[in-house]
Amino acid sequence: MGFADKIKIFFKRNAAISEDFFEELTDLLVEGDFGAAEAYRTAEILRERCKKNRPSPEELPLKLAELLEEELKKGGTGTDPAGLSPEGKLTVMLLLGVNGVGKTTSAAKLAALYRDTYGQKPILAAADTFRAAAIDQLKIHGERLGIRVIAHQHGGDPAAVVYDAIEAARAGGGDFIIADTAGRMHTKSALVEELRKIDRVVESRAAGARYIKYLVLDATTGRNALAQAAIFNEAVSPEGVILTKYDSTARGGVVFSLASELSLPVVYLCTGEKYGDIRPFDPHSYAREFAGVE
Ligand SMILES: Nc1nc2c(ncn2[C@@H]2O[C@H](COP(=O)(O)OP(=O)(O)O)[C@@H](O)[C@H]2O)c(=O)[nH]1
Ligand SMILES: [Mg+2]
Repeated sequence: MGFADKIKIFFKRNAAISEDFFEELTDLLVEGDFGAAEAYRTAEILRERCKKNRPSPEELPLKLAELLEEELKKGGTGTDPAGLSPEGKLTVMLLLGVNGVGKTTSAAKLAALYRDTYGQKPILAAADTFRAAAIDQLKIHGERLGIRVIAHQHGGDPAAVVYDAIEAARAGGGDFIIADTAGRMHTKSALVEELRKIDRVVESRAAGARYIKYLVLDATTGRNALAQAAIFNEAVSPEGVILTKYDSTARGGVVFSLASELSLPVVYLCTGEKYGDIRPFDPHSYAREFAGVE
C-alpha cells in the first residue's frame, strides 16, 4: 500500500480527533520520510490549529495540506529559474548528484523540455568522463532527440568538455548547455576541486552567462537523499533539486525536509524513464497529494 492510501485510511479511521491522533500522525509522517523532529513539529502545529479552528474531520487532510504547502514555500520551493531564460543569453547548467540517481536521464529530459517548451537550443555536455558508459548513454539520447552532444574520451577532463560546449555555443551552436557530471563524492574536496575548475572555465569563457547548478536526488532513497543534499549543499550550494523516480516511491516526505532544513527548493519532479516524464514542481498539488486530499 502506498503512503497516500495510508494517510487517507488514517484520516477516515479517525472520524473524531482522539487522544492518540497526533501521535499516530507523527508516526505516519516519519513513515512518509519526514524527519522525527519535523514530524512532531508538524503534528503539533496541526494540533494547535485544530484547537483554535475546530475543523471537521473531513477538513483535516486539507488543513494538513495547507500547513505542508506553507512549509514548502518557506523553503523557497517554486519555479525553475532556468525555464525563464532571457533571449540571447547563454545558460550553463550543471547536473550534480551521486551515481545512479538519474543525472544522465534528467539531462536528456531537460534538453528536450527546454527545446520543446521554451524554444531554446540546447547542447548536452558529457562532463561525466569518469564512466565510459555515461558518455555513450548521453550520445544515444542526443541522437534520439536530435540534440548536439559534446563529448571527450573516457577519463578526460570534465572542465575541458564544458569549455568545448561553451565554444560550440559561442560559435552559434546553441544557447543552453546542460552538463552531465560524474558527481563523485568519495571526498568532498575532490568534488569541490572538480567543480572549481568548471567554475573557472565558465567565468573565463562565458562571463555574463547564467550559471545554474541543480542537484539530482532519487526519491526512492528516502532520508538518504537528505543526507546527500546536505553534503552537496555545503560544498557547492546548488540552486535547486530535481527529484527523480517519484513514480517508484509512495513516500516523498523528504521534499519537506529539503525545504525546512536546507532551504533547497525542488524544481522538477521526474516520474518515469521516458523523455516526457518530467514536470515542474508544484508545491500546492504536491502537498495535497501527500496529505491525501481527495
Ligand atoms: N522509474 C524511473 N527511473 C528513472 C527515473 N530517472 C532515471 N531513472 C532510471 O534510473 C537509472 C539511473 O539513471 P541515470 O540517468 O543513468 O543515473 P546517473 O548515474 O545519475 O546518470 C536508469 O535506469 C534510468 O532509466 C525516473 O524518474 N523514474
Ligand atoms: Mg550518468
